Amino acid sequence: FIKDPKTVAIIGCPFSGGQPRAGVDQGPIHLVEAGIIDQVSTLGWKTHFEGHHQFENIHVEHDPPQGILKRPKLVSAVCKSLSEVVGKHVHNGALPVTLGGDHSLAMGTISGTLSKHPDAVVIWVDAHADINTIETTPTGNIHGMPAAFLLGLTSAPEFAWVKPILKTNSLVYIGLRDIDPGEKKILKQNGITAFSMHEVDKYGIGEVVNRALDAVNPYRDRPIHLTFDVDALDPDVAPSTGTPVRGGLSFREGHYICEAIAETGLLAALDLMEVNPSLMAEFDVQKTVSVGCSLVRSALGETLL
Ligand code: HAR
Ligand code: MN
Ligand code: MN
Ligand code: MN
Repeated sequence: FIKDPKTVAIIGCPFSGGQPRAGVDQGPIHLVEAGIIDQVSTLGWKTHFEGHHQFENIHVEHDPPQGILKRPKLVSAVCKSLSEVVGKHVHNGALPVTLGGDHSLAMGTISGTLSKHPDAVVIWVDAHADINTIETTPTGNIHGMPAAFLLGLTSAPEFAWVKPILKTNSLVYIGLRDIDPGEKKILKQNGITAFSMHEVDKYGIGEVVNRALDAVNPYRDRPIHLTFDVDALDPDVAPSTGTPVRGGLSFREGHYICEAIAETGLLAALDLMEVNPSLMAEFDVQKTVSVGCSLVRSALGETLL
């Protein structure tokens, strides 16, 4: 495991098929236009940007719901292709940074990371647990389900390529506050460690991050995949996202998580998901895009001093 890869591979992933609202596919385009690539270079990384994925070879003609699952063929094909891209970069020793796009993409990014580092742990920062199964999903929107597929808690023929290689003791959540009843049961029954906003309020973010790392990475020797859904932040901080939930992480709490993970030197892959520039007024869009860029910089080692 290369602790400090010198190259960051930025993967723009303009995809919205895992949820119903248009515009989240424009997230990566706005983040790149805001200068995220130069900002990462300025931190001392070599940056490789291969453009926004167009998924040229993905042609899904007829994609009716399978039971409750919406757009299963499209989501599966895009995530599979993304897992190969992320996998290629980690195998080359680069640190992939995937800019979403909706959070169904985590099925691809995390599969890619685990293909090289089966011992990697996942830190999932989100208002939502994204752990609904086919039986529990209230919406059929696959962005609410990627963790369940990765853990092997649910499956569908279309997603047979997703290997259930993530273990329940290798996943930890921070920032949760909007969990479906079925998801609460799944978290409890599987003993998955989760720090909701209640714990953030009670212990403070510093202690929560320590406890999260202790839970999945007690010896601080396992690679970390950080998947950051921008809706973990309070809507005052990141308003332009499809499913905002009040009472979220402050600007500093969000950045602290990224800084603390950077300090471990164990970051192997990063996702920044669910930035939707078509929602809210221009001022709010700029606010969200700029906080997205600064979260990425913090995770890649930007410090305040
Ligand atoms: N739990 C709801 C569902 O499954 C909504 C969750 C999805 N929203 C997100 N994901 N942005 O983090 O449909
Ligand atoms: Mn490349
Ligand atoms: Mn999410
Ligand atoms: Mn979310």
